[in-house]
Order: sequence, then structure tokens, then C-alpha cells
Amino acid sequence: MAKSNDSNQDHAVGNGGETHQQATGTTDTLTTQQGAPVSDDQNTLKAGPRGPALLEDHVMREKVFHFDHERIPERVVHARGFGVHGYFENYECLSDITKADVFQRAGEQVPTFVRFSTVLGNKGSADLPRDVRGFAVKFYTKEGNWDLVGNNIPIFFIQDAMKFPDLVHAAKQEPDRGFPQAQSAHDNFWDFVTLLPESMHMLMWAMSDRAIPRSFRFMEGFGVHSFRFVNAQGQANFVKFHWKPALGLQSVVWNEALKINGADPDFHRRDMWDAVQRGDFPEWELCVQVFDDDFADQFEFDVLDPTKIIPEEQVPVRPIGKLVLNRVVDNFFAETEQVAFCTQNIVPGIDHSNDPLLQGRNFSYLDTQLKRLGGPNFTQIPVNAPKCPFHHFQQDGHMAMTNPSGRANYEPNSWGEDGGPRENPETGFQSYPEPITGEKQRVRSETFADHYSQARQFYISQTQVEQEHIADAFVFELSKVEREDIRARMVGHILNIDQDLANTVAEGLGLATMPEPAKAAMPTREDLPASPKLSILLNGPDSFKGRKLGVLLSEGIDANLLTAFKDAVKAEGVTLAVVAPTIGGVTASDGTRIAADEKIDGGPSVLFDAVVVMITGEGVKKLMNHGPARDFVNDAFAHCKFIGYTMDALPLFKSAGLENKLDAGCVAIRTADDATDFLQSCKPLRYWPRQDSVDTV
Ligand code: HDE
Repeated sequence: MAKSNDSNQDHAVGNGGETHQQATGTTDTLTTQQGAPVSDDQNTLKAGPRGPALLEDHVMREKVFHFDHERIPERVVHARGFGVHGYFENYECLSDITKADVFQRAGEQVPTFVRFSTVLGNKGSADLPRDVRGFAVKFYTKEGNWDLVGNNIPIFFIQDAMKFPDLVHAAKQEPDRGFPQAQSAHDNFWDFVTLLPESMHMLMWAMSDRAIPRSFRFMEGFGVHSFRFVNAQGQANFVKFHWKPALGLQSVVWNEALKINGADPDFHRRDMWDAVQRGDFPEWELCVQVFDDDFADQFEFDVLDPTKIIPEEQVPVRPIGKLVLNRVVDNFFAETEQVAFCTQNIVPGIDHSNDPLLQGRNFSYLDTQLKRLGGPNFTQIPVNAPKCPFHHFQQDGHMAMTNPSGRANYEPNSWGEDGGPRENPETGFQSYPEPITGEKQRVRSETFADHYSQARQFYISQTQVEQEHIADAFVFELSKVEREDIRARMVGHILNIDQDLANTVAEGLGLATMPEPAKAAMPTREDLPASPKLSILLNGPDSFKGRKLGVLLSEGIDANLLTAFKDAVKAEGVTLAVVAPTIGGVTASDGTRIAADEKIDGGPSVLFDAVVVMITGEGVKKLMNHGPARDFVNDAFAHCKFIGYTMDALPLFKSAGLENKLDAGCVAIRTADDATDFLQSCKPLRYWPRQDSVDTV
């Protein structure tokens, strides 16, 4: 073989000119799975150089066989996900309400693994469809794994597990055509939900900006169901779990989401990856709403109904610990793909409630994991295995790797000390002995029958900007529905929620006549007060921390100005991305070379929370007629972003048609001192007063 070299490694060149990188003193020798060394990883065994391949080639056969089996069934729902390691730190001893070991000692940490996901899209879909996000947390506690398998919306579409397959069938791609992918904007979804009035509250959330989060880091999480906390004395309360992001809530606007999906389909996972890698560890507080059976009995709705919330104004949330995500996975498949969350993974001190959706989930997840991971031993995969000691007599099955040793594999037995583990009535899991009586029947409780009151409460709790987004979302989604009767049916439901919203949606759809209101099992209550905690904008962070500034540069820009921005973002905990006409970057006024993070058409403004257009008189001549540069400013403006600009950049705004539109959200940058002021002005995250003058959101 001839010898050659490239920038990476010396390599040999084979007969056909192919590259052979060969093991040296420091590299390992490639082997088969059996550990046998491999001499040539480029060529199959053949009869002569042009001859037929030989069946005997165990090396090639093993390699390709393994490749052929690389995929496992993707999750039916939540297929697209992103997992991160971290820890949960408990704030204080909660022994008065729960004996769960994880909540006993102040300051104690347990490892966690969190998987965020979209629900509808297949594994290869984009990160920003309008969709619910999964927020599943595995706590590796000292008394076993506790999985809190929640979402970023505190309620759900259905009240009974029986309807889950129908919901998912209706929402995912239609079965005859296999599309649309990763979106609810199609006939089957809206046909189904308009026949399911219990979904109305959830639809309001799904049409709100909650369904297009800016990042996993900026969204809340919820356990959704009511669970039980049980203390050592056996006393139980109900509990609802909430995750509150340290960086506050933020969403994108819909037009931006559509464009982000094209510009960076991995927008959310990349954001999470980057944040963890740069040491800017995402954090949430775990908060609980704890309430007793008396409260449950007098609350307006049934606390077992998963389509209802308990407003925070009624039962305040109490922070009990924090979650910090500080380590990306070593291998996506091994961890993110193989992690197996199960709602039935609970620990002493936490118990289920009779919520019929939760009860159904407790059956479902085990089935799913068996199917996905191929056998009952998925608990032995490192990401699923408890990190506390475990002892049992379960054995064998596919891929058994931790079979118990010794002679006794049953109990009771007479092997004494060598007889293996035994049950423990003191520390073992005890179900809360809730008295249960009732006739066996297939029926929905009439306490679940109010379908509209909380949908209305959610709507009236939103700011005007958010209400407009909800109306726009209904119009967008229903405009993709081919059947007019389905569109009208939805407007009939909205009439039971809010007359003005129904009018706006009907007008947006161009409905010829207003339908009758949908028949309601119970009239909508109009006395429920607004709950400001339900609004994203009323609960904003008032800080630009954790956000990303995109700076569009041209050749010859003022080096001091850029340095001022770099210093300012550092002080604020913001990241800065340089966007330039070429990926090679630009040369600043003082001759320094500034590398670009993105070429302009690969770094559109939708990828940033605010932008600065820092270009020179020379630079603007080239950029003012450049489509991607015009889109950069046009989109930033239409998406209500804060825009900083140098005076020389104005011709670009003019050519983008924005000359006379620049408002208080557009800030002229004249000196280096303006950098810090600009970042301060970005604190509200968006300049919403502009929304009425742009129609692309
Ligand atoms: Fe799930 N759900 N679900 N779900 N769910 C799954 O389990 C199911 C429900 C949620 O990142 C599946 O491992 C049924 C509510 C999350 O790996 C499956 C019902 C909530 C994840 C399943 C529900 C969720 C799943 C698919 C109605 C919010 C992703 C793959 C009775 C509280 C976990 C898998 C991850 C995943 C079934 C309803 C959240 C099929 C039958 C309500 C976050 O088992």
C-alpha cells in the first residue's frame, strides 16, 4: 500500500485509491464485536479484486447485520426528544407532608435525567411545531426511581385513558396519506376535538403561545394530575407539581416558529446543548400545590379531572427544591432514546390519585417500554437503572445482565442469610389506604361535565397581545381544515368560551354565517376571576439574561463598538452571535479579523432574541439589495424584536420598506456607551406595542 497524509492522520492508500487509516502505537485496533482484530475496514472479502463477494466474510456480515438493526421503534408520541442530566436539590425537610426520601433533608441532591419532547412529530421532525412539550423527569432517589412524566401545559385534552388512542390517531399524520407531519392543523384533529368538548380548555392552551416556547429553558412544566403526598403517619394530602424556569417564561411568535423550523429544525435541542456546554446550566424550581380532601370537596371542579387546573391564586405554589441541568448525554441513543419513563415509578411518600387518565397511564407506559426496548430488562440499561441498591428475584429474559447470584431465586425459602432479600413492612411502599366503594360501571363522573368555564378563565387571564395570538392560531389552524362544517363547529364551541374571540375567528375564517353555540353539558361560568399567573407576558423575567443577540456586521465596522457589545452581553449573561456576509467573517476598522458564527442567509434574525445591525456606509451598499439582509431586518421588525442599528445601516431599513416605521423598539447605536443601554432596553424581550402595526405575527 502507498503512504499518504492529510491534515488528520497519515494514511495508507489501497489498490483502488481508497483511504486506509491504520492503528498506530496510540490508537486502538478496530475489532469485531467479538473482539477479533480487523485488518481492512474498507473492502469485503471477494474472489479476486473484481470478483463476487464471499458469504464467508464474517467481518462485513457482522458489521452490516448490526447496522440493519440500529433502529428501535420510535415512541408513538413524544418521539422527538432531547435528554439532559442534572440534579435535584431539596430545600427543606417536608416530613410533615411526605415521607418521600428525596424531600427529607435540606440541601441534599439526587441525580436526575430529564427528557424534553414534542408530542406529535416523528423523530426527525422539527423542534417548533405548534404542539405540547413533554417534560419528563427521572429522579434517582435513595428509595428508588421516581418518574414525574409531565408536560409544559398543566392540563390535557381528554379525561379518560380510553380516548388516548383516538386522540393520537386523530392528531398525528392522517393514515391514508401519511401527512401532515407534526401538526394539528388538519381535518382529522379538528374533527375529533370538536366532537370532544372536554378538550376545549386544552385547546385554548394549545392555541396560545405556550405551544411555541422559545426554548425548553423558558417553559414551565407540570405533573398535570393530582397526586398524593403521604407522610410517615399515613396522612395524605393531594399534590400538584409545577416546574418554574429560573429564566422566566418566553415564547416565539407563530410566523417566527414557521421560519425557525426551516432555518434550524434543531432550534430547541441546540439551545439546550449550547447552554449546558457553556456552563449556563438551566434551572427550574419544583413547586407544589398541596391541598387536603376538604379543599378537594369544596373546589369548583373535580381535582381528579385532568382538564382542570387549580389557579395559583386559589392554592399558592410552594417552592420545595431546584432542578439544575448540567451535563449533556454521552450518547444520544443510549440515554435519550433508551430512557424509559413510567408514571407508575413512584416511591414511598408519593402516591397516585384516582384520576382516570393517570390510572390508564399507569398501565400504558410499561407496555410501551417492553415494545420499544424489546424485553423486560430495560431497567438494566444504565439510564434506567436505579442508583440506589436493589435486590429482587426477577431473572432471565432478553439481554439479562444483572441476574441475581446464589442458589435462592424464590422466597419464602430456607436458606437463611443466603436466602436473598425479604419484604419490609416498615420501609416498603404502602399505598394510601383510601376507602373505595362503588358499583362496577363504565361511566364518566358528572363532576367532569363543565367543559368551558376554565377555557374562558384561561382566555380572560391573557393580555391583549396574547389573546390576539390565540385568535390568530385558531384562524391559522382552522384555515388548514378542508371541511367548512368542522371549522364552523369549532367556532360554535368558541362561542361558549368568549363571544369576541368567536367573532374574530369567524371573521378570520370568512365564515358566511355564525353557527349556533355548541350544546353544552353545563353552562359556562362567567364568575371565575382572571388568573394572572396563566399569562406568559405577565410573568416575564424582565431580564435579557440567557437570551441571544444576533449582530449583523459588514467589512470595516467599528472595532470598539463590537467590543462594547461583547462586554455588555457578558455582563448581562447574554450570548452574542456574529452574522456576516461570508462565514469567513469581516475585518474591523482596526484591522482585527472577526470570525462569523453564521453567514447571513444561514443566520436569519428569527434565530435571535434581539438584533443589532452594525454596518458601515460601504457595507450597506452591498447589503441593501441583498434579500437575506432585508429579510433579517424585516423579520426582526415584524416579530416585534428590539433592533439596534448604526446610522450607516439606515439605507438597509429603507430598502426593506421600514424607513418611516422605526419606533421606540428600534434604537440608534452611536457610541460604545449605547451598547449597555440597548441591552437594558431589550429586557421586555419584545416590543409589543408594534404588534398592531405589523400583520405577520
Ligand atoms: Fe404519555 N405516553 N400517555 N402523557 N407521555 C408516552 O411512553 C400515554 C399523557 C408524556 O420523554 C409513551 O415512552 C397514555 C399525559 C410524556 O420518554 C406512551 C396516556 C401526559 C412522554 C404514553 C398519556 C403525558 C409520554 C410513548 C393517556 C402529561 C414522553 C413513549 C392515558 C402529564 C416520555 C413512551 C419520554 C410518553 C402513553 C397521556 C406525558 C405511549 C396511554 C396526560 C412527557 O406510553
